[in-house]
Amino acid sequence: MAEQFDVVLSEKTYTPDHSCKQNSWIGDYTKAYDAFLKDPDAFWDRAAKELYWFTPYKKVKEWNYPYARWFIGGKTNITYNCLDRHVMSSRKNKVALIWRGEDDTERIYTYRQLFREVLKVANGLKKLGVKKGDRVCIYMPIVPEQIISMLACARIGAVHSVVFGGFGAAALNSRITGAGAKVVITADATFRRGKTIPLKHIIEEAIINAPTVEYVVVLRRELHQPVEIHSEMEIDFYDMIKDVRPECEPEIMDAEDPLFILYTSGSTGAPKGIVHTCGGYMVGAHYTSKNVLDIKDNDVYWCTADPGWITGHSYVVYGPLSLGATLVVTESTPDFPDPGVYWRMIEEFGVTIFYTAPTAIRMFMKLGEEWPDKSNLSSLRILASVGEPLNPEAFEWFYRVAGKGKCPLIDTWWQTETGMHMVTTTVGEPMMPGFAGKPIPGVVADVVDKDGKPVPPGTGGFLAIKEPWPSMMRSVYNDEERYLKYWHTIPGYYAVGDLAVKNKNGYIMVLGRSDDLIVVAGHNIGTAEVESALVSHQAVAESAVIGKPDPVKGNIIKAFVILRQGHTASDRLKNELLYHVRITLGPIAMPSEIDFVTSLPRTRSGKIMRRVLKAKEMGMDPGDISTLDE
Ligand code: 6R9
Repeated sequence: MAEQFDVVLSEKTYTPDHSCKQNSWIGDYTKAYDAFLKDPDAFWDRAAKELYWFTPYKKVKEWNYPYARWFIGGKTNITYNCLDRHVMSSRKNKVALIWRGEDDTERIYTYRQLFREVLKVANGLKKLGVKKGDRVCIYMPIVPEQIISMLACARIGAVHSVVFGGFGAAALNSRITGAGAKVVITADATFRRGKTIPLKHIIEEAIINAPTVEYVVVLRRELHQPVEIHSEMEIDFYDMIKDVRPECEPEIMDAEDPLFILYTSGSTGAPKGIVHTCGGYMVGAHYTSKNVLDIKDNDVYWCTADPGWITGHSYVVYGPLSLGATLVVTESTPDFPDPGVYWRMIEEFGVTIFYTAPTAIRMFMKLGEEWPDKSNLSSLRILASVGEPLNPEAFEWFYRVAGKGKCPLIDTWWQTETGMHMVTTTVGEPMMPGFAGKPIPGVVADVVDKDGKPVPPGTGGFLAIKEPWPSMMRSVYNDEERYLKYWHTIPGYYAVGDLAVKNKNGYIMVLGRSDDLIVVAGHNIGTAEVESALVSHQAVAESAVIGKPDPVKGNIIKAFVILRQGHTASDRLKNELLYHVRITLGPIAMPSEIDFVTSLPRTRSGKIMRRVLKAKEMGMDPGDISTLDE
């Protein structure tokens, strides 16, 4: 990867109205950042003190490069901060969660109701023998029970590992066995674009070779034709909580006890189980929900992410609930039954903060302004984006059409591994389309070369983080080596794997991955996972997968395939391979293009040079190919 390249940067700036900054939690960015720099530990101490601890911590952090511990000796439970605190206050009957199904069904939970449900499910899991430290896999569509299950695990100290409902059986199996889950919570079906998509058979297949699984809890939504429950191992979700009481003391968790594992695609090998803790993660999610998203008590907050991704963990579930916010959550897609559905929801619910992804914004753009223009969007006060670079065109459109030029638009850069926002333009600061912004107060980040030397403005380099932060991952589950790799790639830094460039004001523009991850519609897909799915088909000898820029999805997946002897290229076979990837990894990992080839570019040591394929595909110079084997 060439790490020195110059980028021509636009200086276009939007300056929000004065009142935005005045009324925001964060206030003046520079002041807040200086306060952090002056005394980082005191800064995080103040943030942590906004949350409740059963036993106060003795020390803010211990940093033994590259291992950090935060809030040493502190005891807490994140559900106490997300639920009990509110139920004991005037927020008791405040709406916590408004859920909207695709067919317009609504379910609304006040904090008190959500609390009761969580405690019941917590007791249900206890009945199944789940204890502190046990892993529970949650593989569900976006329904209230998905969020309730996460909180129920946290209540009893079980470590949840949520797997996005769009993954197929093989992807699910590797995540279940990777985490050694004792219980899997799932549902019979998800409803999407007017169709019922069955899920239970995927679980059945996924647990065949998963010896740690003792129970499968099945939420049955298809009441007309309920799926059969195989009572040897399965139990109906609501049967599990039929006779339990809504009382369950929170498990006393050490700040450094694990809260969850979340699998994210790696550039090589199997997906990585990123481990987050009870204390530091809680503080990071809470601090940023407040100071970056600026959530206030009277906001109606809607983050469109699936709770099965990190954005859902931090900014659907834990952060906003820790603030006692009212959340909007929906299972529906933005273009069904028509492209006006999300805009109507904003008007109907009076959404004030709308947090979504560039891929959705670009889709909205393509569908046309007439759809948002049909709804009254005047309740909106803040827009936000996450998942991949928000290109200037998409910024302009979202800012103008949804925000009417009045709402700060915050492009938040962060990762599963960071647990919380890291780089953004905080509310009220001047916004520069294309630039995420600056490191938030609490974070030290820069654009550096491979030796860790900051590069001058306008020159591309690696985005890297210097100091520890509370919600940093503590480990990669059962894979020490891969944890160390993050810290040993660029001396002195946590290497995030993204290329970036800074302008003279210190604003950072994230350009994309520097490794073999492909960000498709905001979701990380590892080339390795797709390649191994393709190779597991009997007709495929070898494959290489690249990301190819796409105006809507950011990237699409393109696969190059070498066939085994005796197999001939055909459209039929192409479809079979696509189907095979769909079944093993799920629809999100399906290539949009497959080319049959007879050879692949390789280094002399045999590594496939994906960047050569990519350059060729895009009509670009492949750069240094001295290691290419002829
Ligand atoms: C939160 C999340 C992380 C990767 C990250 C980067 C890309 C996320 C971005 C962004 C540019 C932004 N990414 N937000 N790139 N601008 N605002 O997405 O976590 O799924 O782990 O992905 O996504 O490449 O390294 P995760």
